[in-house]
Amino acid sequence: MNVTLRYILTVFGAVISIHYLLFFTHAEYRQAISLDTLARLRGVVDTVPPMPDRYYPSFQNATLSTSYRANATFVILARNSDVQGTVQSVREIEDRFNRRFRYPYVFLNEEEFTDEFKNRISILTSAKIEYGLISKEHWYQPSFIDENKAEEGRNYLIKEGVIYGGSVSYRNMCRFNSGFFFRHPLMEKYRWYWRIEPDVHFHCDIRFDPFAFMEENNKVYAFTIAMYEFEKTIPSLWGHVKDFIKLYPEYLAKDNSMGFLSDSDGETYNLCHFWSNFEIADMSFWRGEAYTKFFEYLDQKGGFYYERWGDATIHSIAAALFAPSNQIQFFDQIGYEHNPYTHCPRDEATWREEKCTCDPKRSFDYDGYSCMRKWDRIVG
Ligand SMILES: Nc1nc2c(ncn2[C@@H]2O[C@H](COP(=O)(O)OP(=O)(O)OP(=O)(O)O)[C@@H](O)[C@H]2O)c(=O)[nH]1
Ligand SMILES: *[C@@H]1O[C@H](CO)[C@@H](O)[C@H](O)[C@H]1NC(C)=O
Ligand SMILES: *[C@@H]1O[C@H](CO)[C@@H](O)[C@H](O)[C@H]1NC(C)=O
Ligand SMILES: [Mg+2]
Repeated sequence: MNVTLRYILTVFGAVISIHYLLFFTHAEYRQAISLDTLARLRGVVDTVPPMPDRYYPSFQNATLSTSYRANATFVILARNSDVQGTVQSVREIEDRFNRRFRYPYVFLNEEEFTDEFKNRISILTSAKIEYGLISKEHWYQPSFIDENKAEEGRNYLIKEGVIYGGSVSYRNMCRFNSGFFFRHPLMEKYRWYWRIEPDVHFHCDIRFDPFAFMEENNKVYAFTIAMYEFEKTIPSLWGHVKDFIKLYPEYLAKDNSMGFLSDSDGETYNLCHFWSNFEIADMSFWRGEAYTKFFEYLDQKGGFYYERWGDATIHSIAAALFAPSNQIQFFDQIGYEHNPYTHCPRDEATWREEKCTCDPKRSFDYDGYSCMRKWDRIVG
């Protein structure tokens, strides 16, 4: 051993000895080097003194104000990266509605949800939560799609500056929401669903049960916002819809809402649709014969990939044509925002009593881009 090494080892031994000597004889030294203290020095405090119970006044349970619950669930499609927006949406629907009703949640994703995602969500509600993986066949571009043609379609929409024009994952999402979410094993055990997206807002208390209302009043589909679709995303859709109706006239409901979809008695599509990021609906309608045939027919045409068909137009066209108009419900009472549009209750008493945070003057209902006037004509 050379002299330098021997010197280093001696110094090292001395430091260790002093450390242990101080550690066992001096409490302040132990405290000073504890992990806690080191953490605090870095600005992290992991133990705080508990707040004494006497500062928590007792109050009536604010949860579960109902004995009846429908056969219903929330459904939230999200990516792991959507966690913050999802937390915010769930927090709002819990505060405004679900702490009184405790309807369960189903979260769906084509990738496994991470522990981080589940951990962030699970603390928000006492309702049951299930996390589901979407099967590959329900999500990815099917093999019957001609990828060259699909790529041409994407490039065209990119060139035209259409939002999500080049995105394949957006197309997967739209096709899944059109034809598959209600066939997911976790969804099969329910009849009703309320679709929620990350980053939306519920502006008013919802003290009534929309599911119970829909069930008792024989409704199949409910919306809060209606608007126009981008024509470039659906150039061939209406032609296929007309062909389908010619093939299966028996599926057309007697008192349908064709007047909402068309200003020419079905000849052309006026692009009106219900905005499907908010939906409360009866899955037996999507699972039924008419919609099953309709979706399969359209899916085979390839427009989810060759164009960029959205689930909002597909759902809306089906609901408007295959259900009578009195089975479609507009919920004025539900203040709802999905950037950039907000529906704020028109009814002043609702707005006041349900403590809405939206500005009625800025409600989308009678905006120039809204289709609400057309809907009013159907029901009015
Ligand atoms: N798991 C998963 N969820 C997705 C994917 N793309 C979109 N989603 C979800 O599908 C829903 C609709 O997607 P959004 O990106 O909100 O689409 P959008 O509402 O048309 O458009 P913006 O909200 O304006 O961006 C949301 O609930 C998203 O979290 C995806 O690739 N994987
Ligand atoms: C209040 O809610 C808690 C948790 O859900 C439950 O354990 C408790 O029994 C409830 N108390 C009353 C008075 O209902
Ligand atoms: C709820 O609805 C689903 C789908 O219609 C059905 O399979 C299930 O039996 C229903 N559950 C109850 C408790 O009624
Ligand atoms: Mg969205």
